[in-house]
Amino acid sequence: MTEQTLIIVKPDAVKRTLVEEILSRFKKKGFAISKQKMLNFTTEMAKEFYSAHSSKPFFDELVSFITSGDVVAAIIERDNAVSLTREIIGNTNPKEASAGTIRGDFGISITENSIHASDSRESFDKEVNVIF
Ligand code: 3AN
Repeated sequence: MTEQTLIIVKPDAVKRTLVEEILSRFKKKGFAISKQKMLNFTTEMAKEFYSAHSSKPFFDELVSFITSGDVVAAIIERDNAVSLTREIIGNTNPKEASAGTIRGDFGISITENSIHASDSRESFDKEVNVIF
C-alpha cells in the first residue's frame, strides 16, 4: 500500500547545491514527489519540529542549524516509504553511515548530516503539520 513520508534536505546540503542529486536518489527508487517547497525554518517552527528532542544536550545546536539557511522539504510516496527512506538516508552519524547512503556520501557531521526523514507515521503526521 502506498505510504507517505517527509524528507528535508538540510541547510548544509542546500548550500552545496545537492538538492537535485538527493531527490534523484528517491526518484530512482520509485518514489513520487507529491509536494515540495523551499523554506527557512523560524526558531518557533524548529522548536516545534524537534520537540521530541527538547531535553537533549544538542537541542539548541539542532535548532540553530536547521534555522541557519534554506531547506527543501518534500512529501514523497511509494509502498513501504518510511522504512525504505530511513535505509536510503543512512545512520544519523555520517561517520557510521554506509557508503551509498545519503548521509554516508554527503554528511559532514552529526549536526550537519544533510537530510531529515520521518521515523514513523506519527512523526510524519506531526512534521507535515509544522511545514505544509
Ligand atoms: P535521525 O535524524 O536519524 O532520526 P534523531 O531523531 O535521533 O536522528 O536526531 C535528530 C537530529 O538531531 C539528527 N538528525 C541530528 O542532526 C541531531 N542529533 C542526534 N544526535 C545527536 C548528537 N549526539 N549530537 C548532536 N546532534 C545530534
